[in-house]
Amino acid sequence: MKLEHTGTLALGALALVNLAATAGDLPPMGGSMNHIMVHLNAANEIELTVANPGEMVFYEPTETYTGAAAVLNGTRFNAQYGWLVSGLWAPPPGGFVYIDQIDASPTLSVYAGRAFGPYSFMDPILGTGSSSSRFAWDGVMLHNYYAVTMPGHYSASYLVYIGDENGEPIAGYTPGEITLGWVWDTGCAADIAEPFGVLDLADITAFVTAFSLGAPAADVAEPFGVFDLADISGFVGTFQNGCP
Ligand SMILES: [Cu+2]
Repeated sequence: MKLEHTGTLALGALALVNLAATAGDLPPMGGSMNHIMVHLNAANEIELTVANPGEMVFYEPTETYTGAAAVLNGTRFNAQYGWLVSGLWAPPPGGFVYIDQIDASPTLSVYAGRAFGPYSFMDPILGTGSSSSRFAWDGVMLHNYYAVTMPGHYSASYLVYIGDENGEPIAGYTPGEITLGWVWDTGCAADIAEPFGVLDLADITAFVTAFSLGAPAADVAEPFGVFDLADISGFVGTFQNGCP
């Protein structure tokens, strides 16, 4: 009897742990939904429109995530962009809708917003880790999580096309292309590492790392998108002058 009692207590404790984990398993989107409407028109062209074309602001979490969502710990993230079908259409028999990440800021990570295809919730996708740059979309609203560890302006570009089961484009269909943007602005180009509000060695170390990766945090001076002496001078100058 005593053993049974202990067993019940242990189960009860486990259930409590699971309940607690569930709350921390569902990170917020970081703002209201911003849908990328995907439409196939009568001329078999993919048309893409995003409701709010501005940059989404990365969410600063105040909580710790558990389970699959633990990949977001130590990052700022955003899941406002959601792929959504617009109008009544379907790919041809044997065809699939592919979303292919053709360009993205280095150090921008993407995680699956729900289970779909071969992916589970929070699996790395779209080139993150060793994942494929593309996936076959099931057509159900999909808000993936974009995560970064350093400030800056980030972007990712997508080609959406109709392809066969191997991902080969099907002739007669014109793909669509769209660029999405996100920002983490500290208000000071030299303040790129914790603790924020203080310029210290951590910012210099982060700049060197970001510069070597070609990451947005080091892209502090024009021409943007290029990592050159102007970025180094810009960082050093801002660092010496101090932040407002
Ligand atoms: Cu949505």
